[in-house]
Amino acid sequence: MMNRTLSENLFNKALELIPGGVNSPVRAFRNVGGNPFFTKRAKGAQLEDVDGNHYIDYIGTWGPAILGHAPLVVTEAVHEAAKKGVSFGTPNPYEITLAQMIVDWVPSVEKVRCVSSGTEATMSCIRLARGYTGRDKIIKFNGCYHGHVDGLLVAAGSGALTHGEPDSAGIPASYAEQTIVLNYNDAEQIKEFFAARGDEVAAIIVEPFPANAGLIFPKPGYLELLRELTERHGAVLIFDEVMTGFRVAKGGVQELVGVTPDLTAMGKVIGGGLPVGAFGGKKEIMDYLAPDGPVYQAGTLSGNPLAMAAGIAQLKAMEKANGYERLEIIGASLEKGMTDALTKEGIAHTFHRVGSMFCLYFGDREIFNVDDVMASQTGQFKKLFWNMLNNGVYIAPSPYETGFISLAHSEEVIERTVEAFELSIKDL
Ligand code: KE4
Repeated sequence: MMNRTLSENLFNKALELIPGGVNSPVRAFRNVGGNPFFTKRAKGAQLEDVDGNHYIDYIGTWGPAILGHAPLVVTEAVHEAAKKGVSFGTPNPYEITLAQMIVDWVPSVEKVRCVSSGTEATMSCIRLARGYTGRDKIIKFNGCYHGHVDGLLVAAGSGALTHGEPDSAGIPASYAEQTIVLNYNDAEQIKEFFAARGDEVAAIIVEPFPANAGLIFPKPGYLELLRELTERHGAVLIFDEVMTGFRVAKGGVQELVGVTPDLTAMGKVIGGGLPVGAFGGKKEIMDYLAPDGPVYQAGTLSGNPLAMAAGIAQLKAMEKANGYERLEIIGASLEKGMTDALTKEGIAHTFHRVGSMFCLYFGDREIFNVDDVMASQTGQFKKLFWNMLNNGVYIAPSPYETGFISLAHSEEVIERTVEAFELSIKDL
């Protein structure tokens, strides 16, 4: 059993100073019980905690660490940028370089603005869509998470076609009423909604591959339907690719499936681990943004030179390394190892993977939406989490999160992971 005494001591201190002891709730291990460890350093596929325990990391700081932790190309780029100053509050050349890469890589993006988080990116997309269409209603899908934006922290209401209800305190009902929550992958439901109220809809915002309820894939034709309905009714289609952008392909899900939204929210990988979000899309819509247009949006540290330098270095390294093809090979190897082990143990499972993103569901239910995910939940995940952690592998501390693989996950790392997994599922 690993000793995590120093982490426990730090967590007790953190609880006195920081709500829940964490700066972001998912880090508190509430879905798996127990207390989180504190990381002292990270390199490649490994984390080292303050007690000197080492873990193979399958979270990658929730997506950004696609090259692995502290890749030299990124740390050197940040170091070089920092020597010239850490923030200017004026335009800087890095902003143009990253903007050009995003425009070149992402099919929907003709113009892009950088911000400092994924939440800012989705929040800005929503405001921009409302300003551009002059409409108020936003459609989101049950189980999709778009950051802590007031109007998007809304769960599905009791009915199918209903006004949303806040799933956080502090959100006025008047905000939630502007958000319609539908069921992902339910084509009939959204067709009915648009037939009845399509001209009220400012935008649909969707994680094209929902990755905040595990990892869910669209039924054939579903994303194409969202594209067709929004086009027909003059609504904006927003893909929230904060997680999938630059992760599942250079151009994200929209490149993989050939469906081009009007706006895309981005983040994580494009910051190389530093705080970067971005949103972009059609020039015609983006030009509604201040200072040219009537939709205000701003940020002191937007386009920060260190963060831009980190993102540029990371994207260039992915391109140079043929990173997406390599991640597919690594991902397939991990999937085979895990699913072979589960089959050998006779444990019913569903394994969803796209490139270097994956999620293991227990049970044999097909997963098409968050209801399927909830129905597949068994006590097995919690036990798996702690078994894996004590066998030196850190998987997401929640069955509703996606796993991430990096280019630093070598064959040897994958082999060690599969060995740990085989041990960890013995007593599930
Ligand atoms: P941030 O504001 O946390 O940078 O991004 C919000 C966001 C927006 N859209 C999608 C699809 C996202 O997945 C996220 C944030 N993802 C979570 C992980 N599921 C971040 C981890 C956390 O909340 O600490």
